[in-house]
Amino acid sequence: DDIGIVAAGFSGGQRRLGVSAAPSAMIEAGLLEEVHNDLGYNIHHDHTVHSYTDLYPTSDPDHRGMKKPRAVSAAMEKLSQQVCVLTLGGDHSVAIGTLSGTARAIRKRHGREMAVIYVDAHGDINTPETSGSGNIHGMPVAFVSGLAKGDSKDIFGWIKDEHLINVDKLVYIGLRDVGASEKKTFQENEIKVFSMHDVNRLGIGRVMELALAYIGNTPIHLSYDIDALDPEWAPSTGFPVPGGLSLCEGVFIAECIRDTGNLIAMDLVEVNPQLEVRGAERTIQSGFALIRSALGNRSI
Ligand code: DIR
Ligand code: MN
Ligand code: MN
Ligand code: MN
Repeated sequence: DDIGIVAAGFSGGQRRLGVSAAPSAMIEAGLLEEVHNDLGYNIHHDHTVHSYTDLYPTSDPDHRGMKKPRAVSAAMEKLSQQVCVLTLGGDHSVAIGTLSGTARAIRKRHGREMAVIYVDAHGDINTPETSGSGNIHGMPVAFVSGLAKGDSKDIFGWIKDEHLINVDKLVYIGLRDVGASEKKTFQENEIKVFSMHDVNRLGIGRVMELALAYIGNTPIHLSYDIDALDPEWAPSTGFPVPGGLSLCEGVFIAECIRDTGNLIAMDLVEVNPQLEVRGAERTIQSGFALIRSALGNRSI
């Protein structure tokens, strides 16, 4: 099989440096060799870590509370056109690019709407108006679902209907740090959420049965924030939250999605090898395990 891999070392969706070093750290640790030699894919990769800083405007004042709105918008408009199977982030604002790009491609190619499985400690569904931080990595789902609207072309106005995901085909897993307005958004839009509470109550096996039954036979984009894992397994990330998924549970999620045969794209985001550096290797290895499980075959 062929696989396109984009290294999207973009950090403008939040304010901690280092998240842009994740793709090179993962590639130096042997990711491409693993995907080629062990998983057997024919890799399409431009051997470039895109930082998209060449697209940053000279002046980028806050807009509706958003930090770096034009920079993130321009970078994600570009990433949206790069459509590929595996995207290595970068902070989670890259999902504005990847989800919009995949959603559009699946509409054009197959006339279908895709499903999204969003694995994260956080909701990432703030609008500029409800965000406390102004960091756009807390807003990607709002922008790609149309719950938050862009305005001028250079501030997410490039997002058209063809780019949007359907919140009826969106499932969250792993949530444990969700703002009050995000909770309201989940309720009002009847979004399917499996929080850590649900994982602990039902077990990850039942959660995946319910999640996949809800989605049905539909192409799936998996957007995986490494902070969904417990900090024990992924300490090197910008916004760690205790009480997360074990590596075993995180891997199981990826395996179940792989086993559907419907996985069309995956993001792995928010690895920050420059934070908690003693845990960077562990965090990267956890990321490898998730990618291997999503893209690989059963080991037994
Ligand atoms: C936080 C998002 N709720 C915010 N934090 C995230 O800034 O809106 N961390 N996404 O990974
Ligand atoms: Mn590509
Ligand atoms: Mn996230
Ligand atoms: Mn997160």
